[in-house]
Amino acid sequence: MKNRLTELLGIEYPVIQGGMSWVAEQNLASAVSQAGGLGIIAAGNAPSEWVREQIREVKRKTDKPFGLNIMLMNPNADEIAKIVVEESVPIVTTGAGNPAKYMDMWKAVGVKVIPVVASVALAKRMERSGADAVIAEGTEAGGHIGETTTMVLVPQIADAVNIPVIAAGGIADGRGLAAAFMLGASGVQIGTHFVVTKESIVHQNYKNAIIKASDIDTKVTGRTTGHPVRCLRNQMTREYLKKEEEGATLEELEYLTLGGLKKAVVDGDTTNGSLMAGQSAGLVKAEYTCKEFIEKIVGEAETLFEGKLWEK
Ligand code: TUI
Repeated sequence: MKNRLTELLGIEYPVIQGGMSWVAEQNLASAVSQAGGLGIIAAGNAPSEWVREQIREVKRKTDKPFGLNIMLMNPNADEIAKIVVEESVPIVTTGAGNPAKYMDMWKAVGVKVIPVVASVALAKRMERSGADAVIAEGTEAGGHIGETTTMVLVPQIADAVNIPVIAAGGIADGRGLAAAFMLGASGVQIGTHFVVTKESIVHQNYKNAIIKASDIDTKVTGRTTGHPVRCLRNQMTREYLKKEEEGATLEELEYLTLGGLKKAVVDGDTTNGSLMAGQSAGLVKAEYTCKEFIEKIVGEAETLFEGKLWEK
């Protein structure tokens, strides 16, 4: 599985953990990196000093490469962008926006920059701005999403750019990993299945809800507000979608999701929380350690590459 992406990042397996707010903290990130993937700390909306501490903790736990995800809608993004340089973070992934304004500052100190994109146009712009790779994230993903499916987005972005492409959205096993390579990707980013790992600090109720979920159990709220977010369906998504249909104001809608991710991750509130998850939740059946999970999917994909068909 060594290729130009593993080479670029200095990792063993081309498996990157998603930068999930509240979920992707130092325990998860260090476990993924230590297992040979790329662990990511998500800055989310957290205070800068928390982010700095998380980076230092990952460095204490592993000497392998790791990354920091910056959610560009975060009002704190400028400050987090500087922490990347101050703390010598080797790799940055970005989401929910265009990181072009930070690119010179990061490239000057050799940070590898990997923006998440949901369109061909942004992928091309990012390559021109100096991105080292892009994550092509399909609408199957959890959280804040674009409109195009992984199946059609990945090959179009692979055709449009010369930097490595990482496929994301809908991938949770070795079939997905193998398929990503077939579509022209050099690796995958996985979120949902990493929520349900032994090292993940997520409340057991949230993990159980993902394990129990079937193929049709995610819903997208906020399509009308311009901020589509995919979550497991629950009372919050039902109320949100009903209010959205009734033409509720942005304030009324935002009230429903206020602190929703913390409710889900920390309190285990599966009724009112925002249980962000991708459509791959239907493929998640059990809790593994990060090492078990990465080795499982890599083994499955290698079996498929040997020309053997998938067997139950
Ligand atoms: O960013 C994500 N997923 C996220 S961010 C997030 S934080 C949140 N917390 C609570 C409520 C709502 C959100 C949860 N999930 N994925 C990466 C991603 N980026 N997906 C889509 C995009 C994207 C969308 C538009 C990237 C760029 C873009 O436009 C940029 C431009 O300027 O053209």
